[in-house]
Amino acid sequence: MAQALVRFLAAQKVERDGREHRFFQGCFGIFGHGNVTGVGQALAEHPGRLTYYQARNEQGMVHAAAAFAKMRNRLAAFACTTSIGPGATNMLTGAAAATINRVPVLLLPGDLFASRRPDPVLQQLESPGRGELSVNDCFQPVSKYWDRIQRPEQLVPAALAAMRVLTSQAETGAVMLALPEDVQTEAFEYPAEFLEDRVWHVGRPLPDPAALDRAVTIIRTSKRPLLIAGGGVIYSEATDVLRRLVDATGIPVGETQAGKGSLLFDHPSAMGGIGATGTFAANRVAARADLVIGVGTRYSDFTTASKTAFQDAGVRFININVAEADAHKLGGLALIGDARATLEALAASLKGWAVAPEYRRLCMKLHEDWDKEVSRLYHLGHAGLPAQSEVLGAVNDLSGPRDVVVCAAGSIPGDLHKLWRTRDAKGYHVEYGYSTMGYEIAGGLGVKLADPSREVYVMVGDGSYLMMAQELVTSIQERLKLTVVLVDNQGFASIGGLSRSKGTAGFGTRYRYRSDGSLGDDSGQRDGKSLPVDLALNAQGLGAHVIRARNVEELRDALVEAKAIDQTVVIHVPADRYEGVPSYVSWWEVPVAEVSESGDVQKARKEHESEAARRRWLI
Ligand SMILES: Cc1ncc(C[n+]2csc(CCOP(=O)(O)OP(=O)(O)O)c2C)c(N)n1
Ligand SMILES: [Mg+2]
Repeated sequence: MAQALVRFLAAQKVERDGREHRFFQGCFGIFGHGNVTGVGQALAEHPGRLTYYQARNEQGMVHAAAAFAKMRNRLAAFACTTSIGPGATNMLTGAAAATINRVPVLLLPGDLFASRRPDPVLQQLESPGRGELSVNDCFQPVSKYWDRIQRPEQLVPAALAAMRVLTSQAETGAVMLALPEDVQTEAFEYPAEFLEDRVWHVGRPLPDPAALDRAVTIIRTSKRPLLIAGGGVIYSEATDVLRRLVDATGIPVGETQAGKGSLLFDHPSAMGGIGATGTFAANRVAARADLVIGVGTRYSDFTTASKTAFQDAGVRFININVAEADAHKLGGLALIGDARATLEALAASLKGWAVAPEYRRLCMKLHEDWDKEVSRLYHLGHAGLPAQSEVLGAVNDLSGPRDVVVCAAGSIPGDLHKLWRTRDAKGYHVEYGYSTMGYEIAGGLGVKLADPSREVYVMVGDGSYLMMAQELVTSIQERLKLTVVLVDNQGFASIGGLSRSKGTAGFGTRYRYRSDGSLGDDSGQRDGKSLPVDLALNAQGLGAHVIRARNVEELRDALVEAKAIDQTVVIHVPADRYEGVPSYVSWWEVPVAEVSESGDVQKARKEHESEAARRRWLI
């Protein structure tokens, strides 16, 4: 059965806009008794069929696979094979992240013997009341399609269903085919047509014409429209038509994390990031907008500033999305369709219409003011340890326009959302749907695999690094060069700042000895006994070329030096954990205790209530 599965995967193709190519570009894997003699044997017998990549951690390989698919605009993917038990469950976080971000990944864990003869097999979690349960059932809520192949012939409908979901622009995410280890090795006479080349056509569906007409009328009567570009703009390769529409109409654009890069940073209508980690340009426009056109966005709380971003009493929403559930959000007019095709249709119907010149001028002024703010933060001249914004500025300055910055969790994603000057639609890769600590290096590997012609800059905090740095080894083994900028601020600066702002003094967020009598307190003092941990040495031990930078000048030198090195480089740079980038006219709802003995918490609760009063239903 596993041999047929590998043959089937190798024969799947995808076509969009007349361009056809293989869907599966390879298979990541870590072997154990649950897959080594099944899928492992099948991969080994015909190594040319599906290239095998050895990974270090199953979570890491799912992140790498997801990053690969994201970089390829979801038109190509990887499979991931694991053993049963811990090898399988290690993929859970990666699966959830892929599904949240709507990127295709095929998960192929081993599963318990279908025969149940050796029960309990090594690593079997027994459920006395449920004979058919295994740990792989944990994946059901995080998978867009889930199946267990109990008999070899079940592979036929299951594999086809898996492909339909993986290639669906509306439904894609993690797909699991759990493979009982004995069934993997069983023989079956599969029909020849199952193994033949098969092309999955990815279309560009258009919304209902009546809905389009309604949208055009609403847009033409709007005074202060704003377009929010989400990941769907980039996946659908709609950035050119978006720019043409914006040039013609003057509608300003705010970008979500996944949509950053939809309109390049220097376009006069680019308001930059929107929402909780947005710019003052985007957030001021949002606050007064009478129409919001959301394109390929799922309107997360970061985008809507926890439903406080839009304050105009009569604000309306038009949502362009391939996924029906997203198109109907915020009580919007649903335009269910492909982003590029729908924007083209809108652009044609809006010919001759534009926003008032004063509105266009106002937005251009905001754009210019924001760019000055970025320059200010890039060149703070902060005394002592570098400020994180200066670190970002150096990486932005010294990376090429086509290079890719990769990040996921901590304080860096929010700062990147505000400050990164994106010069290419695929130049910004931040996983902020699940904001998974540990995604960064593994994700960088997937990006590099997807496009080796670009330099990949992984920006990772010390906390994320400590969660998962292992795929550095894979990058070295596969000669996939990454430039990792490891920003060391001695702990969880983002959560420390959040905690302080909510009256809990940064409890438990800084690395320090317990014996100094102030466990985990991080209320702003720069002293404190740090731990004898050397992450640069750690990276060196994993085989990376390491450069230590103590300040911004040394960081700039290191970035220049790194370009000439053809293997993975880790640049270790310390940063001031208290010198953050401000938030700009925005809010993110994080609950605060309603009762507390602490005056700081009581004060934070009052602030919370006054901000929460600005929340809107938007239904
Ligand atoms: C797997 C996981 N666990 C916990 C969190 C919650 N969390 C978000 S940011 C953060 C701290 C990140 O620390 P670091 O990477 O050093 O970045 P910094 O905040 O210092 O910028 C934590 C614990 C998360 N996002 N992911
Ligand atoms: Mg940190």
